[in-house]
Amino acid sequence: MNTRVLQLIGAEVGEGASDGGCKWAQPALRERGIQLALSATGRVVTWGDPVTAQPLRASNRLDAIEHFSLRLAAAVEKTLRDGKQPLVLGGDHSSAAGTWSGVAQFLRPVGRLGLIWIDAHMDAHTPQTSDSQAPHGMPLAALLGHGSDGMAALYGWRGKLLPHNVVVIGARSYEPAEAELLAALNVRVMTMEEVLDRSFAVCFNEARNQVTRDTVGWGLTLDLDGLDPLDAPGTGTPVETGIRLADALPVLAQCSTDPTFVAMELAEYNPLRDFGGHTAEAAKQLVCAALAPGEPVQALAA
Ligand SMILES: [Mn+2]
Repeated sequence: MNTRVLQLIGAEVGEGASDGGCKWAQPALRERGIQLALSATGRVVTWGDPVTAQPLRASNRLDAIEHFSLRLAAAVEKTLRDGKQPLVLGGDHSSAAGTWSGVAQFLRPVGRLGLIWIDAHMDAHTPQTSDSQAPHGMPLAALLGHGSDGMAALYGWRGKLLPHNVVVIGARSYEPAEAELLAALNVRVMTMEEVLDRSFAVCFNEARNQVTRDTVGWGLTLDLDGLDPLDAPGTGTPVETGIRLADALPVLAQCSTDPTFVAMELAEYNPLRDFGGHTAEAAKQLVCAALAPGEPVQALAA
């Protein structure tokens, strides 16, 4: 049973995307009771200080994300050093550069980080290949060591993720340069077509086997747009035909009972597009499934 304190860290960033609505995800999820939902699973849940991108202090969008990444990485690393398990609540997905750099830095003295990346996109652009120049399309490339120093070389080293220690699940909207980079690096990408063909459960299990094989800890970064917009319409960049919520929930239950599952990140929730709060409900169910302590809550003796 997982008895670590779960620390929620708001990553208040929308500057990485063209539509900045994801910046307000954390306060919206807070208002919709994400802490209560997680506590009800039996976890002890605390809030860390939110980390907020400060565009007015930056010369451009990438600069803002770089400064933000550094502060988010430090907050995540400190949470781990304090013996707590971080759940980072994005924010657009540019948060991943900071989140997983902090985790990789924490693990570095003992070994490598593994990561499952659920997403409709590949997030594998660099400033050289991106037409939009939106940093939320760059974090996976950055963690693999490709991109600007500020996103890819936090703590002074590149390659927070080795290519064989990461698996992308659910990709269905990407550009040739991203697919070429991941293919050149030999990163395993399970496209949505493969997920539909082989089932999410089979794909996730295979991905988990791969990211735990050569690593000392692993995590999950969950871009809500990896899900089908029927279940999660309120995301930064929805793409049709994704992973169904009902298929994901039972599979994610295997995460937190694994003592090597170090951290989780939820990204791209856009409360401004979440009419009726359906996507917030899906987000709550997903984090509860992945982070529940592993045994039913014991009823208190009268
Ligand atoms: Mn993404």
